[in-house]
Amino acid sequence: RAAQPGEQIRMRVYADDTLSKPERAALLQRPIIDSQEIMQRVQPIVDAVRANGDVAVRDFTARFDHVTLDALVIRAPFDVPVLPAPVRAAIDQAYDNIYAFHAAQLADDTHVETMPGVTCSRFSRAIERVGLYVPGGTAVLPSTALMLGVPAQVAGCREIVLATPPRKDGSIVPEVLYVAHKIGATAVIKAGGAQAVAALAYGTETVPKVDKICGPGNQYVTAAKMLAQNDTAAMISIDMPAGPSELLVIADATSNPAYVASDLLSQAEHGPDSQVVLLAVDLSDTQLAAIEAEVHRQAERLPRVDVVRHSIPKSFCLRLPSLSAALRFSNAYAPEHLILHNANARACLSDVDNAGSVFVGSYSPESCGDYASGTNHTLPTYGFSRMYSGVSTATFLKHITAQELTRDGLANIAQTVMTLAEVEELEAHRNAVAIRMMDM
Ligand code: HSO
Ligand code: ZN
Repeated sequence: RAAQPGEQIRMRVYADDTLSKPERAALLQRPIIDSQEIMQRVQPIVDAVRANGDVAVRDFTARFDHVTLDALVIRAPFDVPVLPAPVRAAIDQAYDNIYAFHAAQLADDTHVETMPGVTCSRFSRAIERVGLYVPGGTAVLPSTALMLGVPAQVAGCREIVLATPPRKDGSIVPEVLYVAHKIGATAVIKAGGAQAVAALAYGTETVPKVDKICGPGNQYVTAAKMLAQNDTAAMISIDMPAGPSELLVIADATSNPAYVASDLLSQAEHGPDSQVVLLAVDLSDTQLAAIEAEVHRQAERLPRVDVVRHSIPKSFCLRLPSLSAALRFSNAYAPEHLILHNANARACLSDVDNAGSVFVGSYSPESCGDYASGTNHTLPTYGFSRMYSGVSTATFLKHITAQELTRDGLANIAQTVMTLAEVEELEAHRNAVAIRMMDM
């Protein structure tokens, strides 16, 4: 239940030693999403865009975004908007940091001589055409344009198509357009939601078709990505499934209550469904009360206090006796963001098994990673950090392997291959080696 104005904005509090197994399991769960129902609502949108192209995209944009558009697509070179100098400098600094971190991820090619004369190699190539989805909705998100665009640029994608919902006057947010220019986007599509994803997946008269679609979005955007991915007619891949944004904070007696509260709120303000979790390690009642008081005090001063009134009461604090118990819980929860506010935070990194991105120590707020330090903020939510990584340069690459055998190399490996071909009863395979061996 949401907190009412005037009411204390507080998280539910649980104690680890009194939790039953099912209660603990319930805390590890994310809110259940009825994906069947959402898919059923999104499929007709995807079908309409596939069948009717631009007309359908324009119709949905009029219906959902209340904007009537002439042209859906702006192509590079863009009219680069003039931004206030401090905003431009901030975007430029963020761009440089994100660029540096993602350029370092361009791994060197691999060359291994597995047997004398048998050389295997691996090299990467950019995915040629990529679609980057930058959500609109309640916030303006040039940072997401950076987080998707910089790695695509670093990877060397030839066509970078950015899609984002237009503003009420039909224009694109100037900060997003500036980023589109910096990252070398080839086109910007004025569309959001499932209709934008479908347009990128299938292409329309004016929207270029892409090979991979990346970026966060609401349930409809995610559903459209999944539907397109499952349709061989679209032939696309996606970055990862996505759910509401989330944060887990580990705090102990050394943590600064005001800092802890500020981090919890920075994530809670994203949306009413944002999940924040506080793991309180061996905190006294007074210490916990200090954090709770800070959460309420800071929340009441936020312009988005109404969002926080929904998200904070849905979130929870779990009191645990030890740091190792907290890390166990965190690994089981597999958060999108993990902030280590506890003492000796750096030493804990080796015990982190599941998390999208980790913020180490009290001077590393999530906001820095959200905007400018260099790491990517497009991260696996909903527990998917168990098996997915966040967006990185590799998201925009594929890897190709190659091999070259010398005459001696073939002789060295021949018997092994022929024996395995016999086991599999694939005589043509065996013969492809045998025919060459006969000539030696
Ligand atoms: N915390 C968000 C990213 C973001 N924050 C964008 C501010 N702007 C991703 O979970
Ligand atoms: Zn954020």
